[in-house]
Amino acid sequence: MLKQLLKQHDGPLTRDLVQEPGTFGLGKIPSRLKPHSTVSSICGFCATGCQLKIHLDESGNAINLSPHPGYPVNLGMACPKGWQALDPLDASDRATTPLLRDASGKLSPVAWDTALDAFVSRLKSIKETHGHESVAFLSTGQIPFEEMAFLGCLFKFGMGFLHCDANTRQCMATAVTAYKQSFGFDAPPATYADFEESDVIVLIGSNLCIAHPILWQRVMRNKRTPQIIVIDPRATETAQAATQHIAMRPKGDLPLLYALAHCIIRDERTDAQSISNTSGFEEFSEFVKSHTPQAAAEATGLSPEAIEALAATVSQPGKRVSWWWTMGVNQSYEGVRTAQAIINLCLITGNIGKPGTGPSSVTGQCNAMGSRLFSNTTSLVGGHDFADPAHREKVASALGISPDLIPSQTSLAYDQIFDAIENGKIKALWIIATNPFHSWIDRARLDRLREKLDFLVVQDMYHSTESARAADLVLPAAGWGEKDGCLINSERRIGTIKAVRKAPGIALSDFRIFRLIAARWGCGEMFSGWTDPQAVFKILRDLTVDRPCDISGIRDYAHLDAEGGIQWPFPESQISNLKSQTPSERRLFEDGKFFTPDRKARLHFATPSPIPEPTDSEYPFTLLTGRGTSSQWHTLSRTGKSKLLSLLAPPSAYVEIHPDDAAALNLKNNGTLTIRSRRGEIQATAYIAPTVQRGQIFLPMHYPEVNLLTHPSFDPHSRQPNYKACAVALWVR
Ligand SMILES: Nc1nc2c(c(=O)[nH]1)N[C@H]1C(S)=C(S)[C@@H](COP(=O)(O)OP(=O)(O)OC[C@H]3O[C@@H](n4cnc5c(=O)[nH]c(N)nc54)[C@H](O)[C@@H]3O)O[C@H]1N2
Ligand SMILES: Nc1nc2c(c(=O)[nH]1)N[C@H]1C(S)=C(S)[C@@H](COP(=O)(O)OP(=O)(O)OC[C@H]3O[C@@H](n4cnc5c(=O)[nH]c(N)nc54)[C@H](O)[C@@H]3O)O[C@H]1N2
Ligand code: SF4
Ligand SMILES: [Mo]
Repeated sequence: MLKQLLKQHDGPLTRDLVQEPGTFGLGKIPSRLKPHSTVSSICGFCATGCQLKIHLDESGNAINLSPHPGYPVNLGMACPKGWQALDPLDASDRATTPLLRDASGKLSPVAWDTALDAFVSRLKSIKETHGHESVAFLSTGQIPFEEMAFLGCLFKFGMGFLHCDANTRQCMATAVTAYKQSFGFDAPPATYADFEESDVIVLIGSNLCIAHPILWQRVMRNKRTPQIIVIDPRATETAQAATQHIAMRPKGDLPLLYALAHCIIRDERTDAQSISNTSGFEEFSEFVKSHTPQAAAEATGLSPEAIEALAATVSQPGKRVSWWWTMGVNQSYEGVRTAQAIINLCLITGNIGKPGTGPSSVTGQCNAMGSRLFSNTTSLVGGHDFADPAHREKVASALGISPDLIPSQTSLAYDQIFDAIENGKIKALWIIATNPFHSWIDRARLDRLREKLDFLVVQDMYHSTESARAADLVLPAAGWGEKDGCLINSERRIGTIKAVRKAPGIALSDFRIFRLIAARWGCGEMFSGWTDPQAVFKILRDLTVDRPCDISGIRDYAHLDAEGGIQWPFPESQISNLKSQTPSERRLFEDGKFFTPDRKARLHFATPSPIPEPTDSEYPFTLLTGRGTSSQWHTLSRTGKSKLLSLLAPPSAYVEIHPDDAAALNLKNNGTLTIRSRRGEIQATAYIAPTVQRGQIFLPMHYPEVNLLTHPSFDPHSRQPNYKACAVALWVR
């Protein structure tokens, strides 16, 4: 196989396989490929946060890479995306120059000067005519937090706008809201060592093998012969590798989790000490009384006996139980209460704040956690609250600006920004490092809304994305590997990324673009100290003092590199209390104290509600969506450019369908299936396998057709889209 691949891809593949001189037995390495020096950098794809060693030539240009054996996250491992992380930089569709739509409607190359003029003059005139709520941005969890903070502060404090959100709304908003309400702060408690120290690992709505392959490797290192339970309607790669698969009905999670709490409380398998650190236990016990396993059978499709058995497994006295969830939970119309039902189980059984325990959301994008703390979109930069006058004072004084520049009002959420475009309130949109014209739920609505926008700016590495093609102005951005900054991974570990390549053409880092915009807008003075990413890192670090995410003990980037990344919190005041100067693994809530005013965790719960778009006789199938393979990233703008990664994934949309359903439709393997929802109709190649249950199909999100079908419903608390269940009809033409 390897030989075959090498034949097909002599150039780049040979280069990328030559990671460590001599290790692959590929013979003598040409001198142009011999590394001159090496730097470390965190991978820019998923939130696992693996560290890579990037090998450089004499001029500091990356020639290849290898996973870092000494980093506490990946321990020398990387998944295919990490190994091929340099490939997307060389793509021929990189945005190398700004593009502006000309009088004939064509996007034409222009100089930065012209692009900045257009940007500033259009947005200023829209602001003058329609007010400060008429311009919005949509950004990302995939750029360093120094850049994110710059964007959020520039937009709100410098340019004086209000409405902005990020693709973290599509992804982590549910977990954020759940933690904030339950713990008083957005504080994921676990550390990756917990994967290795659990007796029972429950993965709920998470396909770890595909979406976080290196975290699955951490599970495999567990020496306690753990029970690994996967709760997912699909028999995913992870479910197949687990010790037990709970193949429940889509969105049966909440009734299931309440039934588990019912059994555990009924049988007194609770932990009194842990419960004393919570509020609301009496009410919760009363609430779950009616949530018997029998009552949950219909919604979950599970037998009462199976639910009783699961309750016993996750509450075994003396056993360490850890719960991990991802998009199967977050992307639900009742995701917040579902995440909190998981949190409640951990709290009442004492599975929190100890090795091998915890309710943990596994985050998605490389800097989802950094955006949560520093983006200045939903919460005020540095883990603060826009609504709190003391927080506004503190941030204003630290940034040397007037508190009046900090709005007390919160921004509209992603879907509300689109509603505001629809009703004419928002006239211009600036999209940075995300591709909503592919990834947003019911995305055809965006194509319709495009006409309503007076000005659309897209800032991306590529000019070819669905979003860039729709823009009036494309700003060419450097990508991972072409700039410096910090990312925060799922276990709260902060690590650095490095510039190891020059950006193509006249593309600039997002950081430089924000500096240019600040100067041209006339607010450059406000950001005079924001000279480079490390200077901003220090400003942000100092802002976190006295917040739960206090990182005042981190000196600089070199400190982060020397310690193998550092998890927050890391307050200067407490460094001397830490057992070792910088322990490589730390979890939260070891003292049973939370960030709420009374230091107790709150048990939140609510009666489960019906699926927003249930199946019926016209649309009898449930459509599930999610990640397809470990070599595909989201809208494929990056991984689609790697020859090797492309070889590892189907080139066009495919659909998983159960053999009995396929037989009933007279559908052959690799045949074409037409899929229709109330929003649109698409075609996909059939992959017939009992990985999905009867009555369900699965489409990977990587193909642009998929979100033509999805149903725009949202969690009322987090406003996260309900991507994972809608009703569709199928036929073979
Ligand atoms: N290779 C690769 N890795 C990635 C990404 C990528 O694009 N490609 N993206 C990254 C990002 S941003 C994210 S957010 C993560 C996502 O990581 P995951 O959440 O693990 O991935 P998904 O496939 O979106 O969804 C997980 C599972 O939820 C299941 N599911 C659907 N409905 C339900 C339900 O009602 N209940 C339960 N319990 N499960 C349900 C689906 O069948 C699916 O197997 O992956 C990250 N890692
Ligand atoms: N049906 C369905 N839809 C889904 C999901 C699902 O499970 N099902 N999952 C949702 C989830 S969890 C997520 S996170 C979203 C992801 O959705 P998106 O964020 O839209 O997907 P990406 O392809 O990661 O888009 C990132 C864009 O940023 C560009 N880019 C990369 N690096 C940089 C940089 O440094 N600077 C700039 N300026 N640009 C850069 C890339 O070229 C790319 O165009 O999709 C969501 N959509
Ligand atoms: S698991 Fe995630 S962070 Fe690690 S190499 Fe793969 S994509 Fe990169
Ligand atoms: Mo995500």
